[in-house]
Parts: sequence; structure tokens; C-alpha cells
Amino acid sequence: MKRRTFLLAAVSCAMLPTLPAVAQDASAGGLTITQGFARSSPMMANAGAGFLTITNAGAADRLLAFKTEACEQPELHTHIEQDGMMAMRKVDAIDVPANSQTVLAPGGLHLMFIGLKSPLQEGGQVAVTLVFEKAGEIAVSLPVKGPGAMN
Ligand SMILES: [Cu+2]
Repeated sequence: MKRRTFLLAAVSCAMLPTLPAVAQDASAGGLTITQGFARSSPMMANAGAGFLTITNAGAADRLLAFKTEACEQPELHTHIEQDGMMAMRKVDAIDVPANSQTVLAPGGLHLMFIGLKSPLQEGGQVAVTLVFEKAGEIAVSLPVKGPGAMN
């Protein structure tokens, strides 16, 4: 009986459709995306933030937006200091200068997940598609870390 169960499990595994793998690092044109991660937001309920490094080996580009199934309202954000307090602001685009690195990191620029459809699970992955003005779309998978994770 035990053996039979094992065989059935092996067969059903083999029959699972192969999902397209979305890499944690990705590149298109002269752009390479690395060091991505996401975490739930300590500043806002039902929200999360994503961070990554964009290395641009080519001409200047701009990150215009990102798409994700994880939330209702994906926005590009930055942090600003206002009256001695840190606040988040939406930005229309993030410049990615030629031959440089643009870092989205805690306390600065970030991907904002507003209206999460389900809480970000530590150890899980969030698939996002970055939309660049010139390079087009780059899909990347962000590993989810704990709420206070800094890198
Ligand atoms: Cu934000």
C-alpha cells in the first residue's frame, strides 16, 4: 500500500505542467536586475515594498512602472524627509542613468505594493514585471523577507 502511494505521487509530479521560471536575476538590453527582495511595509497596512539593483551597461533609460498580480495598486515610491519625519511619495518614473547602478533600497526608492491581495509570506516569492522606457519589460521574482529586512 505504501509503495503504491509513492508510485502514484511520483507519476502525478511528473505530470505537473512546467511553470515558466522567473529568475531572481534578469536582464534585457543593457539592464541587469539583481539583489531583489520584498517585505511587508511597517508604515502602511496591507502594503509591501520591493527593492532591487538596476545595473545599466548601456544608454540612459527610465523605469516607468511595474506590474504585479500581488496587489491592486503598484506604484513607484521614494522616501522624503518632511518636518523631521520620513514620508513616502509616489514618483512618476525612476531615472536609470547610462553606465551606472540605480539602487532601490529601504529608506529610498522602492516598488510599493498597495492593496496586497494576500499578505506577503516570508520565504515566498513575488513576481513583478518592470516596465522600462527603452528596454521594455523585464520580469523578475523577488524573494520575500521579514518585515524589517534591509537587504
Ligand atoms: Cu512606499
